[in-house]
Formats: sequence, C-alpha cells, structure tokens
Amino acid sequence: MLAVGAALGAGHLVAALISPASSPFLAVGDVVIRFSPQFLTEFAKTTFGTADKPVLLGGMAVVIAVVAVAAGLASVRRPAPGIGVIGGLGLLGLLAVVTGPAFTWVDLAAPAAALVVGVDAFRGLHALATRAYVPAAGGDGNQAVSRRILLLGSSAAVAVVSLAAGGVGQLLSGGVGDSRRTVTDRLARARLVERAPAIPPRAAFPELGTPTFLTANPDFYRIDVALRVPAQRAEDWSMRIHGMVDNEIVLTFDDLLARPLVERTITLTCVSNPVGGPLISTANFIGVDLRDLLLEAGVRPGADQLYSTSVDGWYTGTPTEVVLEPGRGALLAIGMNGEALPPEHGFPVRMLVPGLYGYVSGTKWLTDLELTTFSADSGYWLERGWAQKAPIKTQCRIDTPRGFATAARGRVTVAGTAWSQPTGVSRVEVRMDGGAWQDAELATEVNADTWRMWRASFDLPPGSHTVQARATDKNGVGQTEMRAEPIPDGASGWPATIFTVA
Ligand SMILES: Nc1nc2c(c(=O)[nH]1)N[C@H]1C(S)=C(S)[C@@H](COP(=O)(O)O)O[C@H]1N2
Ligand SMILES: [Mo]
Repeated sequence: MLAVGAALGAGHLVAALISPASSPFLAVGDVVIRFSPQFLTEFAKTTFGTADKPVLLGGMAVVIAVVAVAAGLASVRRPAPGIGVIGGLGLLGLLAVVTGPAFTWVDLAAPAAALVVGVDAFRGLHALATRAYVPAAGGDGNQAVSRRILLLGSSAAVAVVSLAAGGVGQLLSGGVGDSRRTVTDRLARARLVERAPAIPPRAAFPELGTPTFLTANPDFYRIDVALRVPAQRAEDWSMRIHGMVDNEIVLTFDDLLARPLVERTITLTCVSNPVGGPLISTANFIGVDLRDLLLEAGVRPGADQLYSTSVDGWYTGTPTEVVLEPGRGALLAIGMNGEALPPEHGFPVRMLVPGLYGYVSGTKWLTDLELTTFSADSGYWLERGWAQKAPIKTQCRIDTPRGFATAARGRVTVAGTAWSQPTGVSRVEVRMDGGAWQDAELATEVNADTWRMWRASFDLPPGSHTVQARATDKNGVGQTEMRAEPIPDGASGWPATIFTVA
C-alpha cells in the first residue's frame, strides 16, 4: 500500500508541475467515467448529485488499496508478485493517460514517474521487510530490532513524503485564483452595452419555499465529466473559430473584453433533470454575443453544426441556425452574477444558448469553435445515446409542500417554479386530489429565458393529499402529461407531491 501510495503521490506531483491533465490516478478516473455504461452514469448523477466525483475517487482508492494489500500478501516470500502488480497498475495509469482526449507527449512524464517510484519503493521496502523479519543466521537480537526500526522509519517516511507530494500536486494544479480576481476587477470596471434589469421583488417566493430568483454561484447546479476542474488562466486563453467559415477568427481573453459586453439573465437546465429534480439554476451572465461573432466569421452554407470543445477534451454540437437566430441571445460568457465565472462553471470562458439543454450548448472551459456538419462530428453525449438536438421541454416543479411533509391545518399554500425557455411561461395550473385544475398566481416575469415562480392556496381537510401542477408556454402549448425518462431528450410528465394536513 505504501509503494502504491508513493506511486500515486509522485504521479500527481509530477503532473502538477508539467501537465495537470496527466495525473495517473485522475486519468484512470476519467477512463471509468468515459466508459461507464449509461445506467451507471445516471445512477451516480441522481444518487450522489454533485458528490459523484468524490464518490468515484473514493471508490477507486478503496479498490486500489485492496489490490495493493493482496499484492503485499502475495509477496511475503518473493518480491516478484508485488512488482508485477505495481508494474501492472503503472501500465494501467500510462494507458489511461495516453488514451486521454487531450494527450500530448509531455503527459507521459507523470505516469512514468509513478511507475518508477512505485516499483522502486516496493523493492526497497520489501528488501527491508524481509531482512527485518528473517533474523540473519548468527545475527544478534539487537540487529533485528534496529532493522525493524529502520523498516518502520522508512515506511513512515514513504507515507509522509507520498502524502506531501500528492498534496503539493493538488495545490499546484488548482491555481486560477489570481487570474479570476483580475477578471472580476476588470468586469467591475467594464462598461456593458446591455445590463440585466434588476430582478423585481415579486419574481420569486423564497419565503414560501421556492428558490431565490437568482441562484448564488456556490448553489448553482454543476454537471460535467471533469474529475479535475481545468485550471486555465484567462491570460493563457485563446480560441479559434474555424472550419466552414469565410474568415477564421482567433480570440484572446483581452479581445473578448474589448468587444461589446452584455449581461443577460438566463436559466440553465440539465437534460438529466428528472421531473421535480434540482438540476436547474439561474444567473446573470456577462459575455459577448455569439451570433455577432459567427456573423463576423461568415458561416458558410451547409455548416449546420457549431462544434465546441473544452480544454479537458469534452465536446458537443449545437445547431448553427439556433445560435444565429436574431433574438436567441447566445453568449460566450465570462462573468456570472457580477464576478468572473467560477472554476466549476467554466472559467475563463463558456458557451450558453438559452432554450437548449446544457449538454448541447453550455460548453465550459471552452477552447475551440468549429463550424461543421452534424454528419461529420458527434458530441460526447450523442455518442452515449442522447439526442442530437435538445430544446428544453416545458416543465414545472412543486417546491412546497415538500413530499411527505405535514402542513398545518388551515390554508395550505402550494408554490413552485415553471420554465419554458426561450418561449416563456404563460400559465401554471394546480389541482388537488385529482379535482378541477385551478390557475396558480404567476410571479412577475423576468424574461422568457428564465424560470417563473407560481403559487396557489387551498383549504384542505386533515389527511393525505396529492397536488399536481402543469405549465403552459406563451404559444398556448401545455406541458405534456406523458411521462418520459431523461434519456434521450429530457424528462416529461406532470409533477405530483403527496403530503399530509395535520
Ligand atoms: N467542458 C464541459 N462542459 C459542459 C459539460 C461537461 O461535461 N464538460 N456538461 C454540460 C452539461 S450536461 C450541462 S447541464 C452544463 C451544466 O453547466 P453548470 O455545471 O455550469 O451548471 O454544462 C455543460 N457543459
Ligand atoms: Mo446536463
């Protein structure tokens, strides 16, 4: 276990110094994520939510520890089995790094260091251990004791140095703090050509249990397949708009800041959100208009897909015609609720297209935009069974009462959220115990790209009750009753909550 720990610590440290993406432990985790069957991915997302990554890494650590202990037990007499297992784990790490989506040759250094350090540490500790426990013929007792002390001391040293190496590696690879502070300062001084209007006081009913209208950055839902949040500094960022365009464009972060900056209030929604689920949040995003940029690049006829790639090698495709719709408001976003994008939400630059689920439009840590065709390239989730085009479905959620809650006798208030980006919500209806639908009171609308809160009150007799809700968009199209799972293009069905009146 010590030797394997030394290997992982060394690999993590060398990766941090040379190329953070090449840490062998995290690379193996990436492989597990990329090749997980669909049911496992969905199970992890719905069971662990944002904690899915620590759970995965913890599980991997347990498996590796068990393998290491077994290798140690098999090596009581000869070191060969242990060397074989550590060498095998090392090769696994190498393979994981080499097959990573953004592999370059320097990425070999970290897994190679892990392999060498792991095998060496094992041989050294094994030699010490066998000498310490098999008293040499003719040796005296004191010699055996001092060898044991030497073994314990070396083991402790290996453990401490490995942990320190891993820890230092972790600290070194996460540092975009300064860069973020600079961007936040520059955004505070920037003159925006379009400011998001102030949120009216009656736009949400947090006192009743709905979310606040704007989601604070730390509370904003997070979904991605990145085990390590990419740490790219704004100063180092640049992006190419290329492919089927008349004028290729290369942009630096300063170029973005020099363009007209706009601020828009947008509700982001994840296709994996089950009916009633939490994967939806709202923020004021600052950025540059993506349509304007594409017009400057000159999109060639037939380029029906805008293919975006992130620094960690994730990729997706967005319908070009949607991004080019005049009123759509697609953004290259650099700010979120008055500060630079948080690292977890795509610092320094991400894409946002109101009205499309995040997996076909919300590329975080954006690094490349290519105009291409849907027949030429497929997105990450398209390759895993999800739909190619994914407009957000009209949906609503009952936030209060909570499921199986007990409400006090008297008037019971039901409240929640509804959304239908980019069309907007015109009506929400609620019914109790299968009775007649009744109009809920809608909160003040902020814009059609955001959620809209609602509430309704009922006089109810004591006992168990079931409340249902359904929304209608501004075209008069009602939310479908038909239940569907999130895969392939988003969950549908009316939400229902069972609760008790005391
Ligand atoms: N680089 C990258 N961008 C990504 C993803 C990802 O896995 N990697 N996931 C997408 C999905 S599925 C969603 S729903 C949104 C979520 O954005 P958020 O985490 O800021 O809420 O990001 C999108 N952008
Ligand atoms: Mo998503």
